[in-house]
Amino acid sequence: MPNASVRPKHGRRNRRRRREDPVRNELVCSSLESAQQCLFNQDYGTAFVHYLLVLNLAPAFKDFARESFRFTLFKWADELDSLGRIQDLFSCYEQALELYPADEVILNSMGEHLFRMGFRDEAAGHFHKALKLRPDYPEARENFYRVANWLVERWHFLMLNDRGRNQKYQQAIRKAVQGGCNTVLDIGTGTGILGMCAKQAGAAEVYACELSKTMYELACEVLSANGMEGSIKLLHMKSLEMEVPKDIPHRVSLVVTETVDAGLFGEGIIESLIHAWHHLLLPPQRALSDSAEASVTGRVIPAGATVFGMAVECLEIRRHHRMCVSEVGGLSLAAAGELRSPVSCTFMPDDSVEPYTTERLSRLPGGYKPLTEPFRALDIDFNNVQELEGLSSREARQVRLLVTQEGELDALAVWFQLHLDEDSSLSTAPQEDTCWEQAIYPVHCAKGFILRPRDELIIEVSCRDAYLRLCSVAVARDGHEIGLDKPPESQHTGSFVSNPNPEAELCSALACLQTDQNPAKDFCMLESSEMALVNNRHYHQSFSSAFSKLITNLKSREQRSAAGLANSTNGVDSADLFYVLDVSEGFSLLSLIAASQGHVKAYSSVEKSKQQEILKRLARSNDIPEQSLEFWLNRMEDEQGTLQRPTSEKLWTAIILDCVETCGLIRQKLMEKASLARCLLEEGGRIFPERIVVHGMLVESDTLLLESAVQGQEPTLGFNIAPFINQFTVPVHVFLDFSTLECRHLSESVELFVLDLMDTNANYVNREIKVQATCAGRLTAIPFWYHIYLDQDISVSTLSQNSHWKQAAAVLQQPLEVRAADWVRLAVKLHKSTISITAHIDTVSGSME
Ligand code: 44T
Repeated sequence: MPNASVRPKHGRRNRRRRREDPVRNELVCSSLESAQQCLFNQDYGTAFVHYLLVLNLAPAFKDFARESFRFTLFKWADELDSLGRIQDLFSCYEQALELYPADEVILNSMGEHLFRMGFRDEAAGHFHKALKLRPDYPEARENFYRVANWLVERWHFLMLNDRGRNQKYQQAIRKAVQGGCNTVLDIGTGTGILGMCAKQAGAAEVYACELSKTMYELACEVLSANGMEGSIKLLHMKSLEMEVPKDIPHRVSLVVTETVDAGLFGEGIIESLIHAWHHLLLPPQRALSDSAEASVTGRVIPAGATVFGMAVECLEIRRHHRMCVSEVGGLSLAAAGELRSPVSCTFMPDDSVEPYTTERLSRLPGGYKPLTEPFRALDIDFNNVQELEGLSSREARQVRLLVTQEGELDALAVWFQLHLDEDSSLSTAPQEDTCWEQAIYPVHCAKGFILRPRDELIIEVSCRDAYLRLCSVAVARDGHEIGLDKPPESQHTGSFVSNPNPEAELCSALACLQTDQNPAKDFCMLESSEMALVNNRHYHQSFSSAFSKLITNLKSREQRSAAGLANSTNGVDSADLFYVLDVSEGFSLLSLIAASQGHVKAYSSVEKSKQQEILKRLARSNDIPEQSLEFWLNRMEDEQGTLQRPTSEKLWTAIILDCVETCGLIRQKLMEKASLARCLLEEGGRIFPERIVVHGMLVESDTLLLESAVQGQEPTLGFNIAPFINQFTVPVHVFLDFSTLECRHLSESVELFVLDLMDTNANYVNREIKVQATCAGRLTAIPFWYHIYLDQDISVSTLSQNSHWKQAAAVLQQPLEVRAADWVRLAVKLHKSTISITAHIDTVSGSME
C-alpha cells in the first residue's frame, strides 16, 4: 500500500510544520508586542532587535511593520550616533537594508549618516539609489545635489570642457604611443578620457585606475558607451596599491596622469610617480646601458613642471586669513590674541592645517596687486625618480625677490607650467584663460606689513610631506632683515617691525598682562569664513544697533508697566535680565555683543574650548560681568534640545539664528528652527534676523554653463562623456563671487522671495515673478543673494563687499533666448530650505507689452 506509506510521511511533515508554526507564531507575536512596548517606552535599541527578529521570522509582516520599523531604526541610529557607536549604527542600517533593500527612505537616511561621517562617496551612492527608486523624492534629491558637489567636483566639468587642454594631452599621448610606448597606464583616470586617447592612438594595452568609486563607476559607463570596455582595463584602486602581475600583467611603457591640483603636488603625484617608477613602469631611458638600446623604456606624461610664485596684496585674501579689525559692534578685540585661518606653512604639520588654499586670482572680488615679479620656485622632472625621491629631503631653498610695487604683503600666489613633453605645455597662470585656480599661501604676521619698492622679500621654498610650501620669512630693507612669518618657537619679537597701529598693540599687551595670557605663544584657529565674519564690521554693527533697539523698547515697556507698582525702583534686579541665545554655527561674537549692552544674560553655542576662552577673555577685557556669558552646549539631535532655555520660568528675549551658509544657500532646517524658536520667545521677543529677502538677477554666463555640464562631444575630442558626467549636474551653484563672475546682466535685480522668520505661516512655498529683460541674450542662470533683515529697518546684504558670504546661482537646464523687454516668468520654489528656480518666456505679458 504505497499510499499508506506516503500519507503518514506526508502527514508527519505537515504535523511537523504545524507543530513548529505555533511556536514560531508565538515568538513573532510576542516579539512584535515587545517591540511596540519598547517603542512606547522609548527603548529603541531593544525595539529594533525585536523588530529584526519579527521580520526575519515572518517576512510577511514587512509591509505592515515598515513604518514603525523605520521609525525605530532612525531613533536608535540617532542614539547610537550621539553615543559615538558608529560601527553599530552602520550595522543596524545594513541589517535594515537586508530586510528592505529597496526602501528609499532607509537608503536616504543611511546616506545622511554616511555624509555626516565624511563618507561622501558612499553617501552619494545611497542618495543615488534612493532617487532611482523614487525620482520624485525631494529629500533624496536635495541630498544628492549637496553631495554631488563634493563628489564630482565642479572642476571635472571645467577640465572636460577645456578642449585646448584635452587636445594637448591627446597630441602628447599620440606622439608617445606612435613613438613606441605601446602599453599605457592612466593614473587617476576620472572619466577615462586620457586612457581612451591612448587606445585611440593605437596602444596595444591600456590600463586605467581610479580611486573614487563614483568616478570609477562613471568611467565604466563611459568606456562602454565608447566601445572600449573590452580594450581598456579599468581598476578601482589607488595606483599605490597596484602590483605587477596581480593588477597589470607587466610593467608599462607610458604613464599618463593629471593628478595635480592648484598647488601641483596636493593630489599626491610625487608619491604616485615614485611608486610607479619602482613598480609599474619600465626603466627610464637614462637608466639603460648601451646594450639595452633596443628595448622599450618607460616615461611619464607630463614629463615635468615648473612652479612660479609671486607676492600679492589682496584685501579679499587678507580678510579671510587674518584679523583686520580691532573693534566690532562696540567690542574691543584687542584681547582676542592671535586668530589665524587654518591655512599656514609656518607651523608643524597637523591635520587641521593646510599649507595653501586655492583661488582664481582673476575672480577675486576687489582684485589683487602684484608686489614682485613672478619668480621660478621649483623645477621638477617626473621622469627622474631620484629627483622625485630627493624632493622631500631637499633643504629649504631661500629666494630673494625684489619688490616692485608698494603694498601690504597678504599672500604668495603660486601657479605652474605642466610640461606634457618637450614641445607642449599647459599653464595655470592667473592671466591665462583657463579654468585653473592658483595656490594661495596667506601671510600671517598678524599686523600686516607694507612692502616698499627696492625691499627684498626673502622666501623659503620647501617640499615637506609631499606638499610644496612657500613661506615669507623676512624682508631686507636698508641693510636690515625684518622677520615675518616664522614657526612660533623661532619668533624673535624684538626683530618685529613696528606696528602700524601702536595703540592697538599696547592695548593688546595690556589686556594680556591683565589676563595673564600670552597670545604670542598661543593662537586660535578660525575657519577662513569665520575669520571673514569677525572682520565684517558692518554685520556686527547692524546686529548691535538692532539688538539695542529691541532692548530699549522692551525696557520702556517694562518701565511703563512697573510704573504702576508702588515699590518700583530704577535699579534692575536679576529678574529684569534679558535672555539671549545665539545658535550660530561656529565662532560668533553676537552673544558677547548682546551681553555688552547690560542686563543681558547671553548664551553662546560656540563649541571649541579655545574659542570659548577667547569669548571669556573678551568679556573680561570689555568689562562684561562673567556671569553674563554662558555656553549652551547640550545640543541634541532634535532642535528642542538646542533651543530650550535652561530655566523654565522665563522665555528668551532674543534668539539669534544663523540663516545663510557661507556657500550662499539657506541653512538646512532654518524654517523648522524658526518655528521652534518662536515658541520659545517671551512676549515682545525677537528672532534675529526677523526676515530674509531673496534677490536675484537674470544673467547670461558661459562660465556657469561650463562649470555645470559638459557641453556635448566637441570639447571631449569626440568621445561620448557628457551624458554620463552630466548626471552629476546640480541645479544650484554655490560659492560664487557674483561681483567678478563673467556674465552679462539681462535684467535689474529683483526680489524673488521673502522668508518671514517671525511668522512662518506667512510664508509661501511657491512664487511666480515676472522679470523684464533689459537687453537681449541667452538666459543661462539666476544668481541670488539675501537681504537679511535684523529688524524692519536694519539689514545686511550677503552681496556686500565685506560680506563673509558667497552667492549661489540657479543654472537653467536649457538656456532661454530672451529679447529686450521680454517678460520672463520665474517660478521660485522653496522646499524645506532649498530654493529652486525655473524660467519661461511669458508670451502673454510679452505680447501685452
Ligand atoms: N583639480 C584641478 C584637480 N586620483 C585635478 O580620484 C582644473 C582645481 C583644478 N586615482 C580649478 C580647476 C582645476 N590613484 O578622480 C580624481 C582622483 C584620482 C587617483 C588613482 C591615485 N594615486 C590617484 C590620485 C588621484 O584622479 C582624479 C584626478 S585628480 C585631480 C585632478 C580644471 N581648481
